[in-house]
Formats: sequence, C-alpha cells, structure tokens
Amino acid sequence: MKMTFRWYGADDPVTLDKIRQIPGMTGVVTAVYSVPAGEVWPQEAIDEMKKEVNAKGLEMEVIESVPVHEDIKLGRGNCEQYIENYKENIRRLAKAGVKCICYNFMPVFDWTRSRLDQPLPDGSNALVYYKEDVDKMDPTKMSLPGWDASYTPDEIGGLVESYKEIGEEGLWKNLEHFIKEIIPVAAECDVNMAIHPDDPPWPIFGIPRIITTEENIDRFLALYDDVHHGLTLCSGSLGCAKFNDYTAMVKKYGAMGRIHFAHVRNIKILDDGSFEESAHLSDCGSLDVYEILKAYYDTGFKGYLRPDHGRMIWGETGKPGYGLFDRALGATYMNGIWEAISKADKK
Ligand code: DNO
Repeated sequence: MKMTFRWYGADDPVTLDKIRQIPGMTGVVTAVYSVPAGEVWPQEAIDEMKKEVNAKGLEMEVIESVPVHEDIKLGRGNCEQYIENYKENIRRLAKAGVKCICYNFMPVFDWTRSRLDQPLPDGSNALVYYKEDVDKMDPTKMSLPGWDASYTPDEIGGLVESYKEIGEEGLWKNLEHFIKEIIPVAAECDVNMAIHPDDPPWPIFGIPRIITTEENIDRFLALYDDVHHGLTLCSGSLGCAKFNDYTAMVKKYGAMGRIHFAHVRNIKILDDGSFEESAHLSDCGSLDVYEILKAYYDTGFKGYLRPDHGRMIWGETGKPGYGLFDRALGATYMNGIWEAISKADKK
C-alpha cells in the first residue's frame, strides 16, 4: 500500500510543504486544473507539476481526475474527438511516470451533498447528505465544489434532459464504447485506469447513475478483460448505501487485482438513508476501518490509498472535505492500523 494525499496544485492552501510532513506520505494525487474538460493537457504543464512535486520528495504517480467530457458520456457531438484527446492524455501522463488515472462516469454532477459545513456536536463541521434537503434542490440553481462550473444553468438543464432521455442503458452503451477505446492505450502505456464510483451510489435529480452496486461493478469490469481496466474503490461513496458491503468488495475485487486506488474514510449512515461524513475512526461512523484495511492487506494490496474527505477541525477553513488536519489524522490512523496488521502477520 502506498499512502497518498490529494493536492489541488499551486493554489491549494494545503501545500506540498505541509503534505510532506505527514508521516508515511509517499506522494500526491493531483491533476492539471487549468485545462477545460475534454482538452489535451500540455506536456509542459504535466512535467512542471511533476518536477514541483518531486522536488519536495513526493511522487506524482496518481492523477485524480482526467475528466470525461459530457459528449463522451452522452455519445454525441464531439465524442470521438474527445476520446482521442483522452487517449493522448493517457500517453502524456504515462510519459511523466503516472501509473494510475482516476476518473468517473457520473452524468453532469460529481459528488453531491446537501450541506458542506454541517456543525457536529464536537464543534467540527462536515459534509452531509440529508435526503429531504437533496429532494428539494434544483441543480440548475446551484453548484458544488466537485462540479464542472463551466456550464450555464440553461446548459445544465439541457444536459439533465439529455441524460433522462438516454437512461441507464444509454449510459452503459456509451461507457462501453469509451472503455473499449481507451483501455488498449492504457495497457500499451501500462497505466491503470481506475473508475470512481458514483457518489452517492443512487440516481439523483432524476438522472441515471450506474457505478453504484456490486452487480453494476461486475458488469463494468466485464466490459474489458485487462488488469488495466480497474477501480478506485471509494468507501465514502459505495459505503454510504446500506445495500453495499464495502469490505466484501475489497476482498472480491482485490483478489481479482482490479483495485488500483483506494479512497478510505468513514461515514455515518442515518436511519432514513441520509448520511454524514464522520472522522475516519471506526467508532465514529458506520464502517469498520480496521476490517477494511485488513481486507486490503489480506489481498496483498500494492496500490495507492488516500484518506478521503475530512471534517473541518481546529478552526481550519478551506476547500470542503479537503482541509489538512482531519485528513492528516485519517492518514496517520490508517498507517497505524496498517503497521499493526503487518507486524501481527509477521509474528
Ligand atoms: C470527491 C472525489 C471525487 C473524485 C471524482 C473522480 O471528493 O473523490 O470528486 O475525485 O469523482 O473522478
């Protein structure tokens, strides 16, 4: 397991100097943020970023994410050109030593929450998803930090309608086409493609979401028989639905060698299926982080792992979910569990 940390580039208040001081941190997970979705990333920008990261003693072997243009997901417009651009990005990143690319196939909206700073009883605050509030949200009148902000409200409305029209099967068809095009390139470059599950793992705003359950992940992996076609297994996304057994998924897909990147954090599932993002500690949420890491260890996991969203604690402000303190605590907690498991195993 290689412990990593998400870094949003030169503008991130959580600097490389801070990240390198977290014990056991091997590298950062990042992206070229200045290029619109679908375009080719300049090789100089990739190389420059790598140089900056390496100069701080950190690796840049994981990219999160190379975004998939909506035309690809909808199978329309400039879809084929965007797929060619995507292949070129894989080649360029491989040239810079990148080993794993995280991406998602969520229509329009990446992760969705009803509030980004819900006060918790201990005085910290966290991202939450309260079903009742999400049901009242109008996605054309708002934006969340993970969403592509380049669309106008009208364009968003149009996209939502287009996804409703193609439905789940249309989305599957477009995903299959994309995978069949890009995986041969990834295999040639020896880059592991790691799809991120939909967060939350159910349809929102009346549009389909498909990377949601074990059954659907099985269907996804069956699209292409190559180890480079794999997963970012995110406990914070899959784990917020009671119908998913995240630890069982680690065992199953880990044994198949298809998990290339692990996002691990805890989540507190509420009675009505809403959820709150809690501290990483097992006791703080509904997931057993020890059992999760034990499953990774037992499958001989050699991929990358990162703490996922953290709460805002100790008065920190910043990008929701991506402050320094709680994520650093998460990394340290998980490194501690990993050390204990591996030492017990060697006795
Ligand atoms: C949330 C993240 C996601 C993830 C993308 C991957 O914080 O895990 O935004 O980066 O879905 O493409």
